[in-house]
Amino acid sequence: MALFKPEDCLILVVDDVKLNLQIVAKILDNVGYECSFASNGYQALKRVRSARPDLILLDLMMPEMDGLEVCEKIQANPELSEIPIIFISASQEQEHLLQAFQKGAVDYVAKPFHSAELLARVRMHLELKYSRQKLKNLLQEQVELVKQLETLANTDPLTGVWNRRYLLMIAEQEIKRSQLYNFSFAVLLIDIDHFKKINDTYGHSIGDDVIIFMTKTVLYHLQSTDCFGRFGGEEFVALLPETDMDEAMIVAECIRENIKNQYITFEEQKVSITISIGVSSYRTGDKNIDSILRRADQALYQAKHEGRNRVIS
Ligand code: GH3
Ligand code: MG
Ligand code: MG
Ligand code: MG
Repeated sequence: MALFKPEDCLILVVDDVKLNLQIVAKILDNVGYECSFASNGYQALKRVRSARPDLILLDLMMPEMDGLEVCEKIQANPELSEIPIIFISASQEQEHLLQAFQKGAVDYVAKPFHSAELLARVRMHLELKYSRQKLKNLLQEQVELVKQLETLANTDPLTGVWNRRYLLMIAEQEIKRSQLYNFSFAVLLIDIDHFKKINDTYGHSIGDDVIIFMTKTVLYHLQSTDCFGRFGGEEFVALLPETDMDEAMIVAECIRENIKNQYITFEEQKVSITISIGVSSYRTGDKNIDSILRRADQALYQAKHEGRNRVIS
């Protein structure tokens, strides 16, 4: 399939001699290209900015601002520098040809030229431009896809919060920060009380709704720098960087209280839950997240043992 149709391509022709413009216009028009014209450098720059042509045929020798200067100015603008510029010049000087390429031209056609040669060069550079564009789009799509896959690999499908894999990765990073800079760092291990009963009484689907409601409530109490995710089943973890034990206890208590005071409605019944939270924080000597999580787990176990609906550190 062709990369482009001539009628979709706008070519800007720049020349100070009207007859030259007419000759080139006729050649391009025969093939179906759209054309725009400029008879001096200033006009050319104005057209390039407003019409964003697909390609520019640029006369080298023009009074006031010559083609080389026009080319340089276009190349200096990152939004325009992708537009291919072909010089058309009667100059036989090797120096001019070299300068044209140095300024960023993609090609150089010497006057007088055969129309077939001009068209072949125009076509080739448009094909190159469009294939570059296609490649760029493909790469962009790949980048988007990788981002989506990354998100999928790191999030819990039911709640949209981070999953265990991601939580553990962030936790390890936080530990390293604490070890390096002696920052405080706290962990909340949150578990819904008697959740099995919710499932048994209202069904698994309401159980799912309860889990979603719980995650939303917890997220409401956390800061954007905290990391919250599902550790497994109805057990969740919040990582609180630069937070000490006292601060973490206050956050945990707020969450527990708030969950207790809310409910979701199912068939006109109010379904409410309580949660238990085990809190631990970084201690000098903690080598990795395991020991911190173990202390949070022990605290959670104690909270359950002492009757649930409580925060223990
Ligand atoms: P405890 O207060 O000691 O934590 O009691 P519990 O009933 O909450 O604890 P237990 O670990 O015995 O039960 C957890 C239940 O959570 C069992 C499991 O079926 C349910 N569960 C785990 N994941 C999901 C889920 O994604 N959706 C639903 N609806 N239930 C889940
Ligand atoms: Mg001229
Ligand atoms: Mg539970
Ligand atoms: Mg559990």
